[in-house]
Amino acid sequence: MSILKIESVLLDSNISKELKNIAEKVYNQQRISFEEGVLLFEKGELGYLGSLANYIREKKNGNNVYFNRNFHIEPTNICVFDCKFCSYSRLLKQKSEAWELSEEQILELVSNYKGKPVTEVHIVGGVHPKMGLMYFANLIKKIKTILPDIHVKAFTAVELEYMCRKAKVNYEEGLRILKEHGQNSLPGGGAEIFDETIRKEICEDKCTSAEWLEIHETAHKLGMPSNATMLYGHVEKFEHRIDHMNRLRTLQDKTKGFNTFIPLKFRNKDNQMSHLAESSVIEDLRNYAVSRIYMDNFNHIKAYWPMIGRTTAQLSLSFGVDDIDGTIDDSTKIYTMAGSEEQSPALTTQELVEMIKQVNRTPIERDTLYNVITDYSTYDFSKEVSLV
Ligand code: V47
Ligand code: SF4
Repeated sequence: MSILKIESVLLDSNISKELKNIAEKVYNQQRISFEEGVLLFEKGELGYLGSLANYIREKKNGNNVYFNRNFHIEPTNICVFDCKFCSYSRLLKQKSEAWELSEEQILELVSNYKGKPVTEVHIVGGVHPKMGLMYFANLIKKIKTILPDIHVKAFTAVELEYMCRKAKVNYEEGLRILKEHGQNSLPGGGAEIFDETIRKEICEDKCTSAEWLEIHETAHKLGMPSNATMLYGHVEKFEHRIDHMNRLRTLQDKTKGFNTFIPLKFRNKDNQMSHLAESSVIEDLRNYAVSRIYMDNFNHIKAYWPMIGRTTAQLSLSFGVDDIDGTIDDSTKIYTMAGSEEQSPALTTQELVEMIKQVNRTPIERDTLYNVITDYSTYDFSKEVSLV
Protein backbone atom coordinates (compact mmCIF):
# COMPACT_ATOMS: atom_id res chain seq x y z
CA MET A 1 0.00 0.00 0.00
CA SER A 2 1.45 3.38 -0.88
CA ILE A 3 0.87 6.30 1.40
CA LEU A 4 0.91 9.96 0.36
CA LYS A 5 4.05 11.82 1.38
CA ILE A 6 3.68 14.27 4.26
CA GLU A 7 4.77 17.08 1.92
CA SER A 8 1.53 16.59 -0.05
CA VAL A 9 -0.46 16.97 3.16
CA LEU A 10 1.33 20.25 3.90
CA LEU A 11 0.33 21.56 0.46
CA ASP A 12 -3.23 20.25 0.45
CA SER A 13 -5.69 23.15 0.59
CA ASN A 14 -8.56 20.86 1.61
CA ILE A 15 -6.99 20.10 4.98
CA SER A 16 -8.03 22.33 7.89
CA LYS A 17 -5.58 24.75 9.46
CA GLU A 18 -5.52 22.92 12.78
CA LEU A 19 -4.65 19.58 11.13
CA LYS A 20 -2.06 21.28 8.95
CA ASN A 21 -0.43 22.75 12.06
CA ILE A 22 -0.09 19.25 13.47
CA ALA A 23 1.39 18.01 10.19
CA GLU A 24 3.95 20.85 10.34
CA LYS A 25 4.89 19.89 13.89
CA VAL A 26 5.37 16.30 12.84
CA TYR A 27 7.39 17.36 9.81
CA ASN A 28 9.64 19.43 12.09
CA GLN A 29 9.87 16.56 14.57
CA GLN A 30 8.12 18.43 17.36
CA ARG A 31 6.00 16.81 20.04
CA ILE A 32 2.22 17.17 19.76
CA SER A 33 0.04 18.11 22.74
CA PHE A 34 -2.73 16.18 24.48
CA GLU A 35 -5.40 18.31 22.74
CA GLU A 36 -3.78 17.75 19.37
CA GLY A 37 -3.74 14.00 20.01
CA VAL A 38 -7.49 14.02 20.68
CA LEU A 39 -8.05 16.16 17.59
CA LEU A 40 -6.21 13.61 15.46
CA PHE A 41 -8.64 10.93 16.61
CA GLU A 42 -11.67 13.19 16.13
CA LYS A 43 -10.85 14.77 12.80
CA GLY A 44 -7.92 12.95 11.18
CA GLU A 45 -8.89 10.89 8.16
CA LEU A 46 -7.10 7.64 7.50
CA GLY A 47 -4.97 8.92 4.59
CA TYR A 48 -3.86 12.03 6.49
CA LEU A 49 -2.96 10.05 9.63
CA GLY A 50 -1.13 7.45 7.55
CA SER A 51 1.02 10.13 5.87
CA LEU A 52 2.11 11.56 9.22
CA ALA A 53 2.64 8.20 10.89
CA ASN A 54 4.54 6.75 7.96
CA TYR A 55 6.81 9.80 7.89
CA ILE A 56 7.74 9.23 11.55
CA ARG A 57 8.00 5.48 11.09
CA GLU A 58 10.44 5.84 8.21
CA LYS A 59 12.49 8.51 10.02
CA LYS A 60 12.86 6.21 13.03
CA ASN A 61 13.11 2.78 11.41
CA GLY A 62 13.54 3.27 7.67
CA ASN A 63 11.95 0.48 5.70
CA ASN A 64 12.63 -2.13 8.39
CA VAL A 65 10.01 -4.43 9.85
CA TYR A 66 11.18 -6.23 12.94
CA PHE A 67 10.17 -9.61 14.27
CA ASN A 68 11.70 -12.14 16.60
CA ARG A 69 11.70 -15.88 17.04
CA ASN A 70 9.90 -16.53 20.26
CA PHE A 71 7.61 -18.95 22.00
CA HIS A 72 5.00 -18.43 24.68
CA ILE A 73 4.41 -20.24 27.93
CA GLU A 74 1.05 -19.76 29.59
CA PRO A 75 1.45 -21.58 32.91
CA THR A 76 -2.25 -21.37 33.81
CA ASN A 77 -5.56 -19.71 32.94
CA ILE A 78 -6.72 -19.82 36.53
CA CYS A 79 -7.03 -16.25 37.71
CA VAL A 80 -8.07 -14.57 40.92
CA PHE A 81 -9.17 -11.46 39.02
CA ASP A 82 -12.28 -10.82 36.98
CA CYS A 83 -11.54 -8.53 34.06
CA LYS A 84 -14.73 -8.05 32.09
CA PHE A 85 -12.96 -8.27 28.71
CA CYS A 86 -11.15 -11.50 29.45
CA SER A 87 -12.22 -14.66 27.63
CA TYR A 88 -9.39 -16.67 28.98
CA SER A 89 -9.39 -16.77 32.73
CA ARG A 90 -11.19 -19.39 34.76
CA LEU A 91 -11.77 -19.46 38.47
CA LEU A 92 -10.46 -22.44 40.37
CA LYS A 93 -14.01 -23.76 40.62
CA GLN A 94 -14.54 -23.78 36.82
CA LYS A 95 -12.34 -26.82 36.62
CA SER A 96 -13.48 -28.18 33.26
CA GLU A 97 -11.96 -25.34 31.25
CA ALA A 98 -9.08 -24.52 33.56
CA TRP A 99 -5.52 -25.62 33.01
CA GLU A 100 -2.47 -25.51 35.17
CA LEU A 101 0.84 -26.72 33.79
CA SER A 102 3.13 -28.46 36.23
CA GLU A 103 6.73 -27.36 36.50
CA GLU A 104 7.69 -30.59 34.78
CA GLN A 105 5.38 -29.85 31.83
CA ILE A 106 6.72 -26.32 31.49
CA LEU A 107 10.33 -27.50 31.50
CA GLU A 108 9.51 -30.19 28.96
CA LEU A 109 8.01 -27.55 26.71
CA VAL A 110 11.16 -25.46 27.10
CA SER A 111 13.36 -28.47 26.30
CA ASN A 112 11.64 -28.77 22.90
CA TYR A 113 13.42 -25.57 21.90
CA LYS A 114 16.94 -26.86 22.64
CA GLY A 115 19.11 -26.30 19.58
CA LYS A 116 16.41 -24.22 17.86
CA PRO A 117 17.14 -20.62 16.93
CA VAL A 118 14.59 -18.99 19.26
CA THR A 119 15.83 -15.99 21.21
CA GLU A 120 12.93 -15.19 23.56
CA VAL A 121 10.40 -16.90 25.78
CA HIS A 122 7.32 -14.89 26.70
CA ILE A 123 5.71 -16.09 29.93
CA VAL A 124 2.32 -14.70 30.86
CA GLY A 125 -0.87 -16.20 32.21
CA GLY A 126 -3.66 -15.97 34.74
CA VAL A 127 -2.91 -14.90 38.29
CA HIS A 128 -2.93 -18.21 40.13
CA PRO A 129 -3.40 -17.97 43.91
CA LYS A 130 -0.79 -20.65 44.56
CA MET A 131 1.97 -19.87 42.07
CA GLY A 132 4.08 -17.36 43.96
CA LEU A 133 7.19 -15.25 43.53
CA MET A 134 9.71 -17.93 44.55
CA TYR A 135 7.97 -20.60 42.45
CA PHE A 136 8.38 -18.41 39.38
CA ALA A 137 11.89 -17.25 40.30
CA ASN A 138 13.05 -20.87 40.59
CA LEU A 139 11.21 -21.78 37.39
CA ILE A 140 13.08 -19.08 35.48
CA LYS A 141 16.36 -20.34 36.89
CA LYS A 142 15.54 -23.85 35.64
CA ILE A 143 14.52 -22.52 32.23
CA LYS A 144 17.89 -20.81 31.99
CA THR A 145 19.75 -24.02 32.77
CA ILE A 146 17.98 -25.62 29.78
CA LEU A 147 18.29 -22.60 27.45
CA PRO A 148 21.10 -20.46 28.90
CA ASP A 149 20.94 -17.79 26.18
CA ILE A 150 17.19 -17.33 26.03
CA HIS A 151 15.78 -13.90 26.90
CA VAL A 152 13.06 -14.31 29.52
CA LYS A 153 10.30 -11.72 29.06
CA ALA A 154 7.89 -12.54 31.81
CA PHE A 155 4.91 -11.50 33.94
CA THR A 156 2.67 -8.52 33.46
CA ALA A 157 2.58 -5.86 36.16
CA VAL A 158 -0.72 -7.44 37.26
CA GLU A 159 0.99 -10.76 37.97
CA LEU A 160 3.94 -8.98 39.59
CA GLU A 161 1.78 -6.84 41.87
CA TYR A 162 0.03 -9.96 43.16
CA MET A 163 3.26 -11.96 43.55
CA CYS A 164 4.95 -9.18 45.51
CA ARG A 165 1.90 -8.57 47.71
CA LYS A 166 1.62 -12.29 48.55
CA ALA A 167 5.36 -12.60 49.21
CA LYS A 168 5.25 -9.41 51.34
CA VAL A 169 8.07 -7.73 49.45
CA ASN A 170 8.08 -4.36 47.76
CA TYR A 171 8.29 -4.13 43.97
CA GLU A 172 11.99 -3.42 44.00
CA GLU A 173 12.79 -6.48 46.12
CA GLY A 174 10.45 -8.70 44.11
CA LEU A 175 11.85 -7.61 40.77
CA ARG A 176 15.41 -7.89 42.04
CA ILE A 177 14.78 -11.52 43.06
CA LEU A 178 13.32 -12.32 39.63
CA LYS A 179 16.21 -10.58 37.91
CA GLU A 180 18.76 -12.48 39.97
CA HIS A 181 17.06 -15.72 38.94
CA GLY A 182 17.31 -14.81 35.25
CA GLN A 183 14.29 -12.69 34.24
CA ASN A 184 15.40 -10.15 31.66
CA SER A 185 12.39 -7.96 30.89
CA LEU A 186 8.65 -7.43 31.33
CA PRO A 187 5.89 -7.74 28.73
CA GLY A 188 3.44 -4.89 28.35
CA GLY A 189 0.17 -6.48 29.42
CA GLY A 190 -2.20 -5.45 32.15
CA ALA A 191 -2.11 -1.76 31.25
CA GLU A 192 -5.57 -1.82 29.60
CA ILE A 193 -6.74 1.80 29.94
CA PHE A 194 -5.26 3.91 32.70
CA ASP A 195 -8.20 6.26 33.17
CA GLU A 196 -9.52 5.32 36.60
CA THR A 197 -13.23 5.45 35.76
CA ILE A 198 -12.86 3.21 32.71
CA ARG A 199 -10.52 0.88 34.59
CA LYS A 200 -13.16 0.53 37.33
CA GLU A 201 -15.70 -0.43 34.71
CA ILE A 202 -13.62 -3.06 32.90
CA CYS A 203 -11.13 -4.46 35.44
CA GLU A 204 -11.71 -3.00 38.84
CA ASP A 205 -10.11 -5.66 41.03
CA LYS A 206 -6.60 -5.86 39.58
CA CYS A 207 -3.59 -3.60 39.95
CA THR A 208 -4.26 0.10 39.61
CA SER A 209 -2.85 2.32 36.90
CA ALA A 210 -0.48 3.93 39.41
CA GLU A 211 0.76 0.48 40.47
CA TRP A 212 1.25 -0.60 36.83
CA LEU A 213 3.33 2.49 36.15
CA GLU A 214 5.30 2.15 39.40
CA ILE A 215 6.19 -1.48 38.65
CA HIS A 216 7.47 -0.58 35.19
CA GLU A 217 9.38 2.41 36.54
CA THR A 218 11.00 0.19 39.17
CA ALA A 219 11.90 -2.42 36.57
CA HIS A 220 13.52 0.25 34.39
CA LYS A 221 15.48 1.49 37.38
CA LEU A 222 16.81 -2.05 37.92
CA GLY A 223 17.86 -2.29 34.27
CA MET A 224 14.92 -4.45 33.16
CA PRO A 225 13.30 -2.96 30.07
CA SER A 226 9.63 -3.49 29.33
CA ASN A 227 6.83 -3.06 26.83
CA ALA A 228 3.57 -1.19 27.16
CA THR A 229 0.13 -2.09 25.82
CA MET A 230 -3.24 -0.35 25.50
CA LEU A 231 -6.50 -2.24 25.21
CA TYR A 232 -8.72 -0.12 22.95
CA GLY A 233 -12.01 -0.31 21.11
CA HIS A 234 -14.42 -1.02 23.97
CA VAL A 235 -16.02 1.61 26.25
CA GLU A 236 -13.17 4.11 26.27
CA LYS A 237 -13.30 7.47 24.51
CA PHE A 238 -10.56 9.06 22.41
CA GLU A 239 -9.41 11.23 25.30
CA HIS A 240 -8.89 8.10 27.41
CA ARG A 241 -6.61 6.64 24.73
CA ILE A 242 -4.57 9.84 24.64
CA ASP A 243 -4.49 10.04 28.44
CA HIS A 244 -3.16 6.47 28.46
CA MET A 245 -0.47 7.26 25.90
CA ASN A 246 0.36 10.46 27.72
CA ARG A 247 1.07 8.68 31.01
CA LEU A 248 3.37 6.28 29.14
CA ARG A 249 5.08 9.08 27.22
CA THR A 250 5.75 10.89 30.50
CA LEU A 251 7.28 7.80 32.11
CA GLN A 252 9.35 7.10 29.02
CA ASP A 253 10.78 10.65 29.21
CA LYS A 254 11.91 9.80 32.73
CA THR A 255 13.29 6.26 32.31
CA LYS A 256 13.70 5.49 28.58
CA GLY A 257 12.99 1.90 29.61
CA PHE A 258 10.16 1.00 27.22
CA ASN A 259 11.06 -0.92 24.09
CA THR A 260 7.78 -0.81 22.25
CA PHE A 261 4.13 0.25 22.42
CA ILE A 262 1.52 -2.37 21.51
CA PRO A 263 -2.08 -1.31 20.93
CA LEU A 264 -4.33 -4.33 21.55
CA LYS A 265 -7.68 -4.41 19.80
CA PHE A 266 -10.51 -5.55 22.08
CA ARG A 267 -11.97 -8.84 20.85
CA ASN A 268 -15.49 -9.67 21.97
CA LYS A 269 -15.91 -13.43 21.93
CA ASP A 270 -17.03 -15.19 25.11
CA ASN A 271 -16.46 -12.50 27.66
CA GLN A 272 -18.54 -10.19 29.83
CA MET A 273 -18.24 -7.41 27.26
CA SER A 274 -19.40 -9.49 24.30
CA HIS A 275 -22.33 -7.13 23.74
CA LEU A 276 -19.89 -4.46 22.50
CA ALA A 277 -19.08 -4.29 18.80
CA GLU A 278 -15.43 -4.56 17.82
CA SER A 279 -13.60 -1.68 16.19
CA SER A 280 -13.36 -1.61 12.39
CA VAL A 281 -10.10 -2.20 10.51
CA ILE A 282 -10.12 1.51 9.60
CA GLU A 283 -10.29 2.44 13.28
CA ASP A 284 -7.49 -0.03 14.03
CA LEU A 285 -5.26 1.60 11.43
CA ARG A 286 -6.17 5.09 12.66
CA ASN A 287 -5.29 4.00 16.17
CA TYR A 288 -1.88 2.67 15.09
CA ALA A 289 -1.21 5.91 13.26
CA VAL A 290 -2.17 8.18 16.16
CA SER A 291 -0.08 6.01 18.49
CA ARG A 292 2.94 6.44 16.21
CA ILE A 293 2.39 10.20 16.03
CA TYR A 294 1.77 10.72 19.76
CA MET A 295 4.40 8.39 21.25
CA ASP A 296 7.37 10.31 19.90
CA ASN A 297 9.79 8.86 22.46
CA PHE A 298 8.93 5.22 21.72
CA ASN A 299 11.20 3.76 19.06
CA HIS A 300 8.82 1.02 18.03
CA ILE A 301 5.09 0.38 17.55
CA LYS A 302 4.09 -3.25 17.45
CA ALA A 303 1.09 -4.87 15.78
CA TYR A 304 0.44 -8.20 17.39
CA TRP A 305 -0.44 -10.21 14.27
CA PRO A 306 -2.25 -13.16 15.90
CA MET A 307 -4.77 -10.67 17.24
CA ILE A 308 -5.51 -8.60 14.14
CA GLY A 309 -4.69 -11.16 11.45
CA ARG A 310 -2.05 -11.20 8.78
CA THR A 311 -3.73 -8.84 6.30
CA THR A 312 -4.34 -6.05 8.79
CA ALA A 313 -0.81 -6.57 10.13
CA GLN A 314 0.51 -5.99 6.59
CA LEU A 315 -1.63 -2.86 6.23
CA SER A 316 -0.51 -1.55 9.61
CA LEU A 317 3.06 -1.34 8.25
CA SER A 318 1.96 1.74 6.30
CA PHE A 319 0.33 3.31 9.38
CA GLY A 320 3.23 3.63 11.80
CA VAL A 321 3.88 0.02 12.77
CA ASP A 322 7.42 -1.32 12.38
CA ASP A 323 7.23 -4.54 14.40
CA ILE A 324 4.97 -7.57 14.07
CA ASP A 325 6.09 -9.59 17.09
CA GLY A 326 7.32 -13.05 16.29
CA THR A 327 6.88 -16.53 14.99
CA ILE A 328 5.08 -17.27 18.30
CA ASP A 329 4.38 -20.94 17.74
CA ASP A 330 0.80 -21.90 18.51
CA SER A 331 1.12 -21.97 22.27
CA THR A 332 -0.86 -18.83 23.07
CA LYS A 333 -4.53 -19.07 23.98
CA ILE A 334 -5.25 -15.57 25.32
CA TYR A 335 -6.42 -14.32 21.94
CA THR A 336 -7.77 -17.42 20.29
CA MET A 337 -10.24 -17.68 23.17
CA ALA A 338 -11.23 -14.02 22.69
CA GLY A 339 -12.06 -14.55 19.02
CA SER A 340 -8.89 -13.30 17.32
CA GLU A 341 -8.33 -13.61 13.57
CA GLU A 342 -5.72 -16.32 13.87
CA GLN A 343 -7.02 -19.50 15.44
CA SER A 344 -3.65 -21.21 15.16
CA PRO A 345 -1.16 -18.39 15.50
CA ALA A 346 2.07 -19.88 14.24
CA LEU A 347 4.16 -18.76 11.32
CA THR A 348 7.50 -20.07 10.20
CA THR A 349 10.25 -17.52 9.80
CA GLN A 350 10.02 -17.93 6.04
CA GLU A 351 6.26 -17.20 6.08
CA LEU A 352 6.77 -14.14 8.24
CA VAL A 353 9.54 -12.88 5.97
CA GLU A 354 7.38 -13.39 2.87
CA MET A 355 4.48 -11.58 4.51
CA ILE A 356 6.75 -8.55 5.07
CA LYS A 357 8.34 -8.67 1.61
CA GLN A 358 4.91 -8.80 -0.01
CA VAL A 359 4.36 -5.20 1.11
CA ASN A 360 7.84 -4.11 0.02
CA ARG A 361 9.35 -3.76 3.46
CA THR A 362 12.66 -5.13 4.75
CA PRO A 363 12.29 -8.08 7.16
CA ILE A 364 14.71 -7.90 10.06
CA GLU A 365 14.96 -10.54 12.73
CA ARG A 366 15.75 -8.84 16.02
CA ASP A 367 16.35 -9.90 19.57
CA THR A 368 14.09 -8.60 22.35
CA LEU A 369 16.14 -5.40 22.64
CA TYR A 370 16.02 -4.71 18.87
CA ASN A 371 19.60 -5.71 18.14
CA VAL A 372 19.64 -6.97 14.56
CA ILE A 373 20.14 -10.72 14.23
CA THR A 374 19.50 -11.21 10.50
CA ASP A 375 18.56 -8.96 7.60
CA TYR A 376 16.34 -11.15 5.44
CA SER A 377 16.17 -8.92 2.39
CA THR A 378 18.43 -11.20 0.38
CA TYR A 379 18.35 -14.33 2.52
CA ASP A 380 18.25 -17.73 0.83
CA PHE A 381 15.96 -20.09 2.74
CA SER A 382 16.81 -23.06 0.55
CA LYS A 383 20.13 -23.35 2.40
CA GLU A 384 18.45 -23.92 5.76
CA VAL A 385 17.62 -27.36 7.03
CA SER A 386 15.01 -26.76 9.68
CA LEU A 387 13.68 -23.57 11.21
CA VAL A 388 11.16 -22.70 13.86
O1 V47 B 1 -3.40 -7.23 29.45
C1 V47 B 1 -7.11 -9.90 27.29
C2 V47 B 1 -5.18 -8.40 26.60
C3 V47 B 1 -3.12 -8.64 27.51
C4 V47 B 1 -8.46 -9.54 25.62
O2 V47 B 1 4.84 -7.33 25.65
C5 V47 B 1 -7.27 -8.87 25.38
O3 V47 B 1 5.37 -8.15 23.71
C6 V47 B 1 -8.11 -8.08 23.42
O4 V47 B 1 0.63 -8.76 27.70
N1 V47 B 1 -9.28 -8.68 23.58
C7 V47 B 1 -2.01 -9.65 27.83
N2 V47 B 1 -7.09 -8.14 24.27
C8 V47 B 1 -1.12 -9.90 26.63
C9 V47 B 1 0.21 -9.20 26.67
C10 V47 B 1 1.04 -9.08 25.44
C11 V47 B 1 0.61 -9.53 24.20
C12 V47 B 1 1.45 -9.41 23.09
C13 V47 B 1 2.73 -8.92 23.21
C14 V47 B 1 3.15 -8.48 24.47
C15 V47 B 1 4.53 -7.96 24.63
C16 V47 B 1 2.32 -8.55 25.56
O5 V47 B 1 -4.07 -9.25 26.65
C17 V47 B 1 -3.97 -8.19 28.65
C18 V47 B 1 -5.16 -7.61 27.90
O6 V47 B 1 -4.93 -6.27 27.57
N3 V47 B 1 -6.46 -9.08 26.43
N4 V47 B 1 -8.33 -10.19 26.79
C19 V47 B 1 -9.52 -9.42 24.66
N5 V47 B 1 -10.72 -9.99 24.85
FE1 SF4 C 1 -6.80 -12.50 34.89
FE2 SF4 C 1 -5.32 -11.29 33.05
FE3 SF4 C 1 -7.75 -12.30 32.39
FE4 SF4 C 1 -7.57 -10.12 33.93
S1 SF4 C 1 -6.88 -10.28 31.80
S2 SF4 C 1 -8.89 -11.92 34.31
S3 SF4 C 1 -5.72 -10.54 35.12
S4 SF4 C 1 -5.97 -13.47 33.04
